[in-house]
Amino acid sequence: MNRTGVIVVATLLSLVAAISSLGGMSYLSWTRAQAVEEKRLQSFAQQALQRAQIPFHDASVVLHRLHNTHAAPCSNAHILQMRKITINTRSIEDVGYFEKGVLKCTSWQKSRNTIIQTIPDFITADGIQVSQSMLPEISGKPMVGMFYAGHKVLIDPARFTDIVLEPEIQIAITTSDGHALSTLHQPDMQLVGTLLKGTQAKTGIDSFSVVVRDGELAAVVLEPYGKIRDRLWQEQLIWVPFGLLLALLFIGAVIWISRRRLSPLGELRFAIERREFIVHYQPIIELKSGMCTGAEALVRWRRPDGSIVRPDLFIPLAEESGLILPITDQVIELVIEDLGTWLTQHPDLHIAINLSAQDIKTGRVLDVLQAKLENTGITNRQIWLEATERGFMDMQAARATIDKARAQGFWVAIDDFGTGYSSLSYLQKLPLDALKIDKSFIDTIGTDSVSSNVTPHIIDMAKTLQLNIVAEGIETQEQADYLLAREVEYGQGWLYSKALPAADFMQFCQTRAGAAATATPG
Ligand code: G
Ligand code: G
Ligand code: MN
Repeated sequence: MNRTGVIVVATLLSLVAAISSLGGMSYLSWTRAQAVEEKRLQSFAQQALQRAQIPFHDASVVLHRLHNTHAAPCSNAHILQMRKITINTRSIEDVGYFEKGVLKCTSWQKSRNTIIQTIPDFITADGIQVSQSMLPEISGKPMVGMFYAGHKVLIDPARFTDIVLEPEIQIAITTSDGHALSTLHQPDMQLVGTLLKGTQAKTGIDSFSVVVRDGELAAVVLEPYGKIRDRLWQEQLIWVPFGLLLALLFIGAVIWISRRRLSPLGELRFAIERREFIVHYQPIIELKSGMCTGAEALVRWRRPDGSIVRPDLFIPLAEESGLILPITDQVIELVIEDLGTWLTQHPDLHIAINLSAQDIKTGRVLDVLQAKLENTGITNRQIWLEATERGFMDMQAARATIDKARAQGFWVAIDDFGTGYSSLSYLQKLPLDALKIDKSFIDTIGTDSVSSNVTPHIIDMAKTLQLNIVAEGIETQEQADYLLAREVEYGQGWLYSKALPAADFMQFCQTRAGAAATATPG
């Protein structure tokens, strides 16, 4: 992902985080408010049902007791019994006795007028006929009538809803199959009916509702949404700041991560994770024959947008941060991937790999190399290791690493020779195989600068120490001729080739071998 990509994704993520945190918290507070309200209404409903069971139960007991009475119908004893019941049973207002559908007597007296029994609205499971709303002669107040085997009791419907409720909350007590017995605060009975039928129709358009059933009875409690909305706001006051905080946290995290990601170090770390490195190969030429003897592996960072970053731009940062170690590992892997087969087919050719100061200091790279070369068919002497002076600061560690490398069969070369402060002293103290003369000295060949006098001395010194010499940055034939005359073994530079992709490099070597063979007979 490139920079713009990261910024776009980070912005989107922030937006999503903000919206989902706020939305989530809003939703949470809404569902919480609903849950709290539902519980509250449920407790009202349960309370109401408990109270409603009392008159219902009383009526049933009384009616059965009266059915089993031995007093003669409408005798004084019978009327007295009915009167006692009326007085002693709180929920029963009056008791009457019917014969052939006509009222004969009540708990007060024998009936004088002809009162016809009302047709019941429904019959309960144990056979009691219930009239939901009848107007008895004496009081004129609507009553619930319950009739069984000749006797009828009258119950004030208020007894079924004998609880105290906030005025906004409406309740209906019905039989389980939907016949209303009593209501409080005028609920919409059509809505109550729907709610009782479909258990799913929990929520009306503008009312919050709860249905509770208990045996023969059911309670429906309604509350207008306007009321619960207040509670919702209260909940949101608590939760939305949390959502805001969460959103800020998320956004902060996204910014933190993307800043890390967008920092040069973050980008490099990602590049390693995504293996964005490739290796180009600059041919190394045997000056005497003009033949290709191998190459120096030079790492490049190929960005996702296809651009190539040169190592001078990221190697210093990688060395500073320790990220150079995994980069070295990837370079080793890439060399094996690119040229493994080719190197096994050409056992006399080599590849030079640049090691960082940390690679030299830790020596870890040698184990990595050994493990990765295992079973590839590449021999260790085909691998040259280049190290600059910076790797030799810790002399003891450098010595140990170089000794070990050479014991394993790798070649070790000192790179950029002549550019540091103590090149000479290192040369004396370290067991090296080769010396790479820095380009700056090659540049002076054929000029009359001061350092042009130094170049031959470097060459002589290397010869004295029996080191192989690689001349870097050869750009002209004149330079090549000069070096050849002084028996410098190897050369590298634009005169021959720039660093090439693996396939081009192999092609180069192939042609070079043919050309060299014909160009230098004998
Ligand atoms: O050819 P180029 O400009 O890419 O080389 C620049 C410098 O980067 C080289 O002189 C070399 O020191 C360094 N370099 C190139 N490849 C590697 C590598 O794989 N590891 C290390 N440590 N340095 C490298
Ligand atoms: O690891 P080292 O510092 O030796 O890497 C060699 C560096 O020199 C690389 O950056 C490479 O591109 C560069 N280079 C190699 N040959 C030539 C050359 O002939 N001329 C110039 N100007 N640069 C070269
Ligand atoms: Mn090098």
